[in-house]
Amino acid sequence: MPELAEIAFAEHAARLGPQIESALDEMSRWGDGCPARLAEAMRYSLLAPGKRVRPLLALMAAEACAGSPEAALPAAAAVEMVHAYSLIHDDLPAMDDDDLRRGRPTCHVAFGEATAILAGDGLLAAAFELLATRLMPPEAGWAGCAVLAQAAGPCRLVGGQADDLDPARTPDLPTLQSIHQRKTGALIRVSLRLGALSAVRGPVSPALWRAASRLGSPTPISVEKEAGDGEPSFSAETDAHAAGLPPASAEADRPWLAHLAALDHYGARLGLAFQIVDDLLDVRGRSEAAGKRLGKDSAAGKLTYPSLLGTEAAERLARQLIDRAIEALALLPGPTHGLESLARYVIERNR
Ligand code: GRG
Repeated sequence: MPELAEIAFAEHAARLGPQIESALDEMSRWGDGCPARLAEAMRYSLLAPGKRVRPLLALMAAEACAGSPEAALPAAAAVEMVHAYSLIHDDLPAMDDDDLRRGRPTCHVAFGEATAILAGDGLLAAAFELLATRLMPPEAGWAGCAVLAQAAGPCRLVGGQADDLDPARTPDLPTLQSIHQRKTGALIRVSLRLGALSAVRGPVSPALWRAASRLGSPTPISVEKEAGDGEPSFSAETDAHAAGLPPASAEADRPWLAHLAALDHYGARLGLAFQIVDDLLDVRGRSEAAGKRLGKDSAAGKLTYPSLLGTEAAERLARQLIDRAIEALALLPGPTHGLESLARYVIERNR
């Protein structure tokens, strides 16, 4: 029987999912100059049935900041394009060498390696064009480009992937956390930031836009503190600093800085919990449900949370992170039940 969290999340996914699917379809119709086979490969991977966690986060963050999900659609599509690119490249023989993704043959299996590499490159570039031309207000577009570039760049997604592939990395918890905060966490945090940017209205200063265009390094999450004595772990000041946001200069900026910091606190914890659950699914899940090969991480002796902490402690930590993430949502001005249901679903998911 489905868990309550799964039902609540399914309702939000059914409400927002069709808008996401039609935006992805509409925003991936490349015209003159794009070879048909390349366009087919890009759309094959982008439109494949993924969970759409990142686009949903963008839309739900816009709602939580009292904005509209419609305004966040270019952000949602852009972040899914970056995600799809990263999956195409991650599946290549030179990286994870996977033949199954989202229940289908991987892009390089279906289209050949060269086309798959180019499809990833094309999706990455297209994401920035979308933000620059369609995310409004224009300041949100440029802040969005800057922050997505950081999330996808050498200090986050690409750097996390490079360290994960490095056989000489230290096999301990801080290393694992740092890899996943960059490889998985940064795209989750930036999805929320982009959704929030689409909701910014009113007299905010250029300094706020500059601040919002920086995605800081989240402070390492202390396992002991997250599991602590029930004290809320969110602090607007510490989290704003960790998110790369300076102390508010203008009075009107203050609420926005607090909202961005609260979303970042939520996103950093959600990202880590998402990864822990991904590791647990690799050990326990069923490949048909996941739509990808499972058991590969343990077979390859990969550094994972269950291998370092044990499966029970890893599961406990993921639950604590989700509880802490949800606490921070209380500070947001709009409806947050979407973000809450998504966080609870992350724990219950089986794919
Ligand atoms: C190649 C630059 C580069 C980066 C690759 C995304 C990534 C980094 C690796 C994928 C390997 C992996 C299993 C990462 C852990 C978490 C994760 C990102 C899972 C895939 O995301 P889901 O579960 O997938 O949201 P769907 O298909 O539902 O969108």
